Amino acid sequence: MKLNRANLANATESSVTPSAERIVHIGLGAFHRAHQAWYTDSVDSNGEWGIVAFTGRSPQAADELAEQDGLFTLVTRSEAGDEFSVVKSISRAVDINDANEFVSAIANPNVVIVTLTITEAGYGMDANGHIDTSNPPRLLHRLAVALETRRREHGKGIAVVSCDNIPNNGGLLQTAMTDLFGLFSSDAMRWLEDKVSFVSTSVDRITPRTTASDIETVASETGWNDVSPVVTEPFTDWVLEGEFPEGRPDWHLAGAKFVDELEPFENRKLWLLNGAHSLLAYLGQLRGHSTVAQAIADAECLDAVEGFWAEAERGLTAPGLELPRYKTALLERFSNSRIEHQLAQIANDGSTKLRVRIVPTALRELADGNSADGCARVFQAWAAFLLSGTKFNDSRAVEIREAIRSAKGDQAAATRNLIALVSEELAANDQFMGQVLELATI
Ligand code: CS2
Repeated sequence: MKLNRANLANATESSVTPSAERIVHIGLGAFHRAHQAWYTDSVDSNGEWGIVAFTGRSPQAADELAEQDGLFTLVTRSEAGDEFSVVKSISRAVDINDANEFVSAIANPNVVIVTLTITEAGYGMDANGHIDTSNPPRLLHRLAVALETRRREHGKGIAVVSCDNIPNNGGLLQTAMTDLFGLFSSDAMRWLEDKVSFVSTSVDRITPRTTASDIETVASETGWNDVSPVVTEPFTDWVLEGEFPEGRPDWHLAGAKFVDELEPFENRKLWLLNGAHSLLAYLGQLRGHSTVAQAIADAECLDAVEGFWAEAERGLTAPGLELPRYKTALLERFSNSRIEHQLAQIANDGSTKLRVRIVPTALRELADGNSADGCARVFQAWAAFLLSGTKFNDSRAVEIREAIRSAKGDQAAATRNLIALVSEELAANDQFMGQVLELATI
């Protein structure tokens, strides 16, 4: 049977009317649905916190979900098997190119939270964390315009919650919005400061892209024809720092943690999980693997991950991080062979991802007089991957191609040019570059 609210109500003999719209999400993708939508669904039995979810790029996800009245099946996949549940928290799915809908959703006084998953590249930050206001990233510009409309219409407060894998993501968003609001008026600036709360978060749930066979599995196991299910792992984590001036769902009842200092948790996740992911994405593909589970089963990849972790860990000194347990759990998660997490998907936007996942460890290790060999391995694998001619996706693809072209076939020069796109400081460090180039010859 086709999954929609009328059919679900019939099948379960209960009412499944859409929840009141109080949250706007930007970046409707599988991760949002397995994470924030799931947290909200888990704790909102009274239907008080409906999400209006806007797509970030293509309208396809909105079209598919709109057909199903926002409903979708979440498949929680472990080595032991699959569990299926229907998530109901998305009240409406809309294409963000529908500008009127977007502005009116953000300006709706009942809406008090905006969450974002627009990817690292969606922030378009320069090395100082500022956005180019003369050419601002598309989605951030839209958000600023919509928030300004909210201010003019009634000015009620709102919490803006970044859920992207960037350190201090709330602070970055605040800087970006402040830069853009500076172009509006001083009243607008004051409102932003007084009434808009920027919440930083660390988010975690491994969620691969849905495949045709996942759609078939849902149909055969549940009887629902769902064109847009999401497959995810059992593990999930959400750590938040910041205020919700107009309230929020009881996300803590589903395990979300509200902390005063997010940084140690976000670094642990960004460096150990995401850093290892990026390493596996490049080294793994170069060694002929296509999924994380395949790559981590390869002793050479595992060795490289452990080498990088040893360096990253020296920067994770806060109490309570329980690194041995965290790493053991990570290796188990990576090894979940029923989650087919494609390395090619993780490899996207490496020029932005390596900046937050690897560079901080590399610079700290070098400053401490250590070799930073483990980090060098990641950069060598990334450069070798790009130089191998494999198809890649990167928001800075033009610069990457130019870095390679201008080296005129000199691999060492190309490698240095590529690394300079991520960190000029690392590219200018002869010791570091020496290690990268030496690894290239092995
Ligand atoms: C991955 C992340 O695609 C990537 O770059 O490293 O999406 C990762 O799966 C999530 O952050 C896990 O929480």
